[in-house]
Amino acid sequence: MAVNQEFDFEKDGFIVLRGVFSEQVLAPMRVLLADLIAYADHNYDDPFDRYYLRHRADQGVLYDLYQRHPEFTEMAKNPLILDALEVVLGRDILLYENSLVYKPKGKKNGVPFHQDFISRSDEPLKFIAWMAIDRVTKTGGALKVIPGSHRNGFLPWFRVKGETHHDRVDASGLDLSKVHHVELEPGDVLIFNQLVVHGSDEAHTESMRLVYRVSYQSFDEIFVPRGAPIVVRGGGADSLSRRFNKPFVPQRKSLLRRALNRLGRSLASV
Ligand SMILES: O=C(O)CCC(=O)C(=O)O
Ligand SMILES: [Fe+2]
Repeated sequence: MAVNQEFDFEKDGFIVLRGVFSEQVLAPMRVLLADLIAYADHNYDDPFDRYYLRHRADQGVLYDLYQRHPEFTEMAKNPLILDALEVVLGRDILLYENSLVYKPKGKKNGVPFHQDFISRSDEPLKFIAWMAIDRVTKTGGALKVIPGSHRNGFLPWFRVKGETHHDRVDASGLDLSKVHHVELEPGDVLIFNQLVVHGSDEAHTESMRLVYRVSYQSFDEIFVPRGAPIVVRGGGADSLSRRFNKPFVPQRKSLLRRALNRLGRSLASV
């Protein structure tokens, strides 16, 4: 299936893929997520809290869903998303971090301008896929991005103690007239370079703006913040040899020997 692509990684720092997920995938997802949010709201026991980050229902984030619930693995490995990522990350792709981000009602839920993972700026570049499970509107918590802001690299930033989204960029030098709210239909996917300056306005709509976000990086440095690294594309022997700069000789001889052995056995049995 071909999808419509809008915007440009190089010029804008992000793209939008329209219609990646169908209602067939999204409808059961909404039911599952409503339950997971209700469970997290009650602060019930979490059997994974030794391994993964605790959910933060107060902040509208449920962490590490790929590892906890099988329904998310299919979304994170969607071939249309990975095809788009291959253009910027190459053919070996690692899942770095994943979470549900939503707008809990009645809570302070605006997100100030920032660049993702800015406190780990020495790590390989990451791209974030933002998968809309609900409709995402300008007044309902759309991501507001500054197109082209990735081209300035990491900006000066500061931390606000006691605030939920504490890492912020100094937005004083930014042209805020360029701000674009990325509106999405359910099933659309926004993919952005972590360097794109972005945030979102406070929202208290009926839908809570359910978005599954997955961060990806290349295979160059295998480090993930929690749990174990997850390869979602590539990672074959040829990729390993390229990564470690070691020549790789496929074991053709043994393949031939195995084939001859098999032939010998079948000849012996006639
Ligand atoms: O939840 C939001 O509105 C903002 C989320 C965000 O900054 C992100 O997903 O990188
Ligand atoms: Fe962000």
